Amino acid sequence: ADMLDIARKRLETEQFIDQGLREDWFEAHLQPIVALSDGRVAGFEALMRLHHPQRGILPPGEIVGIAEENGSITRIGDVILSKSIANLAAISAIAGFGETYLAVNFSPLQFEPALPARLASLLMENDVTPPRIVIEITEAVLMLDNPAVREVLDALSALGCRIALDDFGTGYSSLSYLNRFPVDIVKIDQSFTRSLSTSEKALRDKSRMLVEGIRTISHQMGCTVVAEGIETDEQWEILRAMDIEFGQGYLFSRPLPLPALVDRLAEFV
Ligand code: G
Ligand code: G
Ligand code: MN
Ligand code: NA
Repeated sequence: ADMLDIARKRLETEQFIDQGLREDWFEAHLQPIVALSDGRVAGFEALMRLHHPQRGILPPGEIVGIAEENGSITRIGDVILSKSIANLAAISAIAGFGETYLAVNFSPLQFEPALPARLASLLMENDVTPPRIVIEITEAVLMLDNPAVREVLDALSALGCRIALDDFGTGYSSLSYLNRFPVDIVKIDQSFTRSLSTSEKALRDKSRMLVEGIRTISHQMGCTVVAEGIETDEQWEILRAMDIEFGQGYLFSRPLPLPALVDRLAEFV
């Protein structure tokens, strides 16, 4: 595509974001996170989707990228936060799912001073306790090394929410962040999960050593571990044998809108 096409596409996406905020097109889809020991659902990750009434679901990675660049991610993030908490409250009413948790992705711009109070009031309105909320951040948040961001993180942690470090192992200095921030959960990036079961033996062996290393360090730091991108029974089995506590991926379920998720959950109990 030439530069004009790219610019046109981008403008269109920005218009869809604006219109989506005005006309309520944003949805919080949820993907189950399961205990690898027995496949029971422990929680859900909220993944934002922009549902265009004619075109269907627009590619989420592109939306997030553009929303981070033009600042609309703060408004989108608030919509996703309130909708995903309402979804968790609805799921909590189903027998066996009353204790499940919700993990929400946050971009650096979303760590505004008002966030902890906003979250506290959403939790109260929906009768959800703070430990059932996991704040998913990537190194992009921590790399800022911004005292204001740090204050918000500490306030969320003091409120009782848990902090997960997403895409672990793919960034610049993941290990030092475990030391310097109040991290409770480490999420092993899906690229590691994929290479655990590759047919290429050398890569497979090295990936297993890396994942075992990440697990050991995480556990020693008092964190629980979630493996992402589990697509096959073989990957599940390998990760379970490594004592990784939790996992998510298409093997268990894709991210789903609430009605489809409720149907899917019937197969888990
Ligand atoms: O959901 P996948 O379906 O394609 O998501 C693409 C990327 O967008 C992932 O890196 C994911 O972490 C990020 N993402 C998904 N939902 C949200 C959200 O609600 N807020 C932010 N900040 N990022 C999100
Ligand atoms: O960056 P983050 O880890 O938040 O992004 C999660 C992304 O991974 C989302 O885009 C989600 O839709 C996607 N995802 C979830 N499970 C799987 C899986 O099993 N395989 C693949 N390829 N992607 C997955
Ligand atoms: Mn995530
Ligand atoms: Na991730």
